Amino acid sequence: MVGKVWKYITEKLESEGALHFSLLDPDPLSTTIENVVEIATLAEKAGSDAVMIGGSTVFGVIDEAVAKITEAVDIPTILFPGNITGVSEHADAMFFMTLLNSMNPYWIIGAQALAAPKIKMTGIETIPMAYLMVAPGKTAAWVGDAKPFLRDKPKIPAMYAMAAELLGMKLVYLEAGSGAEGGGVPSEMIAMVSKFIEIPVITGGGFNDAESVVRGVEAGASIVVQGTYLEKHVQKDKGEGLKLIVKALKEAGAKRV
Ligand code: 1GP
Repeated sequence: MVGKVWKYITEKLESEGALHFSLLDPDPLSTTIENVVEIATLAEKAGSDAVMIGGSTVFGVIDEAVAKITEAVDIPTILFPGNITGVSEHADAMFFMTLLNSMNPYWIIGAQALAAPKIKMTGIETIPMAYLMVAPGKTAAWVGDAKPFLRDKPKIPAMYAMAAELLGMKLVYLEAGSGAEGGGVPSEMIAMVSKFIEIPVITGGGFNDAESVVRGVEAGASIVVQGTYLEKHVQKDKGEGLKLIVKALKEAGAKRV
């Protein structure tokens, strides 16, 4: 059965061409639950289409944060788990992801198997997603034992993306790593990957302004994720900057409808 959140994503993509997702990492060492709830609320007001919740390093139980964010916003909350600790029944859905260019089978299928019973029992909607790590990859690449794709070699991730599609994944995530320098995943790579698959490409890691976000959409990404930008700016300017970024993304998306 097609889940509600997947239906929301596909229908919105069809009518708007591109979506903006806001990533929140409720890590108690660097933020508070009140902060992430406020950022989520401001992101929704600015027009972001969904909230993703997760991170590579886990210093606490995410349950309470997920429950409070889900209660505070109407847009879907989607888990973006960095490990088996990232599962919570309080989200609307979860990306059931596999880090295909990891060198360690734990991150390809081990963690997924360990988390599967809890996921099945909670009945949370799952969206199968190939997670592809692009250089520099940052913390996620280190934790995930990845061999990140070289930024100037787009054919290799294109092959992985095609394999992911053939395996039945619903999304391919091109990830440069949270806080990556260089304006996100290179356009040539997004374009090459998008050219060879029918399923939507989602990308994130270093998209810190409207220009890079628009560039990602114009290259072929259906969904652009921002995390660091939100942490740094959304509370300070009450989401005004994000509103402009989402507007620019939607204008670029409209050209693809
Ligand atoms: C990280 O792709 C996301 O998983 C978001 O990256 O924090 O650089 O926006 P940023």
